[in-house]
Amino acid sequence: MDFLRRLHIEAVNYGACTGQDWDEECAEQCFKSISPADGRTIAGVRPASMAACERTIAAAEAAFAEWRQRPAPQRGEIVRQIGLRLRDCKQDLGALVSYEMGKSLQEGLGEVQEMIDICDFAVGQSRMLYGLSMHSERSLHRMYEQYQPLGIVGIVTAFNFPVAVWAWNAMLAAVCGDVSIWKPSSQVPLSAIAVQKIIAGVLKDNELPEGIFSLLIGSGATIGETLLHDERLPLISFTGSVPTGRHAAEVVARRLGRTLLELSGNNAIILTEHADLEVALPAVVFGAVGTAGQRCTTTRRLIVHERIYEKVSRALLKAYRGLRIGHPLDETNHVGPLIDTRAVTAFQDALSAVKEQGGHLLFGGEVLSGKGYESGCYVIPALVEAENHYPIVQQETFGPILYLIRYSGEVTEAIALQNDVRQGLSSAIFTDHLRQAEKFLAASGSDCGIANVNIGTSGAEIGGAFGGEKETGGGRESGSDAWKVYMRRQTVTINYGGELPLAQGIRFEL
Ligand code: UN1
Repeated sequence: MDFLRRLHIEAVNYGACTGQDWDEECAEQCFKSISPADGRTIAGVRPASMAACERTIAAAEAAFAEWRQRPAPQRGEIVRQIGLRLRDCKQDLGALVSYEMGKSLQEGLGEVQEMIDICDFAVGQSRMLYGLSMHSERSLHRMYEQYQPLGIVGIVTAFNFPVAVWAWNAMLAAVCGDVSIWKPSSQVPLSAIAVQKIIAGVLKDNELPEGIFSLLIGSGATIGETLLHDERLPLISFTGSVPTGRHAAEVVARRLGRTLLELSGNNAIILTEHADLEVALPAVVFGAVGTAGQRCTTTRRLIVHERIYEKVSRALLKAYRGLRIGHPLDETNHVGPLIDTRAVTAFQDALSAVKEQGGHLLFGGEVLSGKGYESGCYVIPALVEAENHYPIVQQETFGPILYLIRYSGEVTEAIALQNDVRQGLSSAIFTDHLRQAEKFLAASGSDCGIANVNIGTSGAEIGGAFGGEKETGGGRESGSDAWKVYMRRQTVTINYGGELPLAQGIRFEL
């Protein structure tokens, strides 16, 4: 694999890195990065020891003292250079993400593009860390607010987006004057190591201190737990499952730290009787089978008006029959593998459960074997007729299962079904009927963080704030004013007169 060589990925790497230097005193025990594409071990990775973890946090703290003093647009300049370096490495890094995680090459490249886009966004943001100015109620007083750097941001990311979600957080945090410590998923450590190596060059060229961007790799929960408990980290940005996110929120809240949570989705597309199916069907199929159904924004439920239900299910069957499943680096394939065989078991278990609960499997669900499928991680995406209230439909199963749900009345009935789950990340409606679209977007409409009209649930642009409500955790990352969570807000009042008038007109005379 040429891209591994070009990214300087060796057989064994070290689990901790502050800035440029790899810590060689990491724990001896190696764990493996295994590609679900072919089942091959790509490299062994040593998890960071507790001592390495402590050194990393201390180095980050030292780096913060310096980095926060640098003017924000100059911090933006470093992020600009990172964006340029990522452009040079896009092909190789995209290929590694695809090979290590199993998403298609196009999606691997798309993920690196998402990193580049957020770099550009963050560069602009570095000149726009605006606070408001207010009119004081007291004469000869001035009042305004300013945003100051927060400190060390712990970034815990999931396997499904090995590099992009880190970039959303780290690039904004960097222009805000924060430093970050990244704990990637232990299933995709090499993608993180490659990114760290790319950044190391930029830090070195600019003679910047170690610890502005740090990486800690662990194979169990130890590193993550340490970061959650450590008071030197005022903000933990966590992407992952609801149970782990809930735990992270509890631990950090106990020390009154901040969390930014990006947890499960159970996203639905509504197809009303006025949907343009030419536009809708590719969006449904991409949303359901893209990344083999392992995005937070994957389309898991399709809520279809009964008048078009038969037509839609026939068209979907035809599309699913034509899906090519295979090696993610082969660009003729549509669907790659699941991340590991445990995910395959979860996929099969969900299908057994939905059948038991009254669902009807229309298509797919098999695990593929034989030539090209040696890893045991390839499955045929499933189409299932189901009802929204089935316990399994209420859950997020991280795999390519699309539940087809019928509705018969007004669009409000479809909206009620779509909202009737515990998660609230992404939602979509396909309709050419203005009133239906507006009902979907009204206060009584979709309760999700993302609401799309004539666009599927996945593939959000970085310019908007990304995140969701309810059990999705309420965090917002990436665009809009998501940068504010990485800063501390300070209200400033200045008295430039010679008297001391008190607020609220209170008189106090000595
Ligand atoms: C995720 O699945 O964790 O909207 C993030 C999308 C991507 C990001 C998904 N831009 O599908």
